[in-house]
Amino acid sequence: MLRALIWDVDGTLAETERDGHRIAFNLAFEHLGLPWRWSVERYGELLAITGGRERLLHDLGPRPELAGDPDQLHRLAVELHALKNRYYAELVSGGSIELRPGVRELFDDCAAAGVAMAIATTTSEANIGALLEPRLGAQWRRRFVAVIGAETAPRKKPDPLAYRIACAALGRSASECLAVEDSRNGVDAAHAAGLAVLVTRSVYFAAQRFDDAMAACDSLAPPTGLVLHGNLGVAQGSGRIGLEQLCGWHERFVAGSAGGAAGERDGVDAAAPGG
Ligand code: XBP
Ligand code: MG
Repeated sequence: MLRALIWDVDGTLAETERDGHRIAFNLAFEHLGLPWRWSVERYGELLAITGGRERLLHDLGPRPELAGDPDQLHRLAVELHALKNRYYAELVSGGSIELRPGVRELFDDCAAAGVAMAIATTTSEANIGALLEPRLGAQWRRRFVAVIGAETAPRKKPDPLAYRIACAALGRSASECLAVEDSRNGVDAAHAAGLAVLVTRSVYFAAQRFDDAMAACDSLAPPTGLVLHGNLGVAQGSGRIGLEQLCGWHERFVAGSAGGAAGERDGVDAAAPGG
């Protein structure tokens, strides 16, 4: 039975990567008078590396001007990352990045039904607050039983640590929780912790189907109609994905996994969205 939703943040709650973190990284480069800029396309490639500091180290490490001095590289990555987070907080407090469609409604569904929520993310708890406080109010933290960020789970996705800690904090087994994710690394992290996953693809992962997930779609409430792929099959519909529907899908998915049948049902009509 579905008892808790565990949310990823970047890309899932809001499109923070392309329009938030990427821009803030470029402002940090500019701030230090460095000529480097990450294009939308290059940043998409770099998302294979989770963690902003790790991403910097990966991209800057091979540059000839930094070669042969690992201490300088490390200091620079730390300085750039701190600057990036300052710019990121300024950017998201400006309110130009909205919560993705259907997120707020699903939060409210959970509150009304007494289904607990937690966060399991690679970003810092400060960045989570910078995003959520302006959108959910000063009491935003009360919506979540646990907020697990990089400080609490230093091994980053696809490592399952953040999800394992979140389940423990919720006092629930993995089979009682559903992860909501947008990326390959996030799905792999949740699966490694034993959770079923609903994928709401973000812009950088729009072309991926995630057939191994419980279900994958473009958005919780796409204006042009819902197309679901995933382990439960393929379905089309309209409207938004609500908690009742998720509970039904989760029950079928967990029952199928236990019986070894999950993964063999592609093409079978999934519970029609909205029905
Ligand atoms: C998010 C990340 C983070 C953000 C930047 O992944 O990989 O690194 O891009 O945040 P996920 P930080 O959505 O899978 O948790 O700079 O704080 O790392
Ligand atoms: Mg994400």
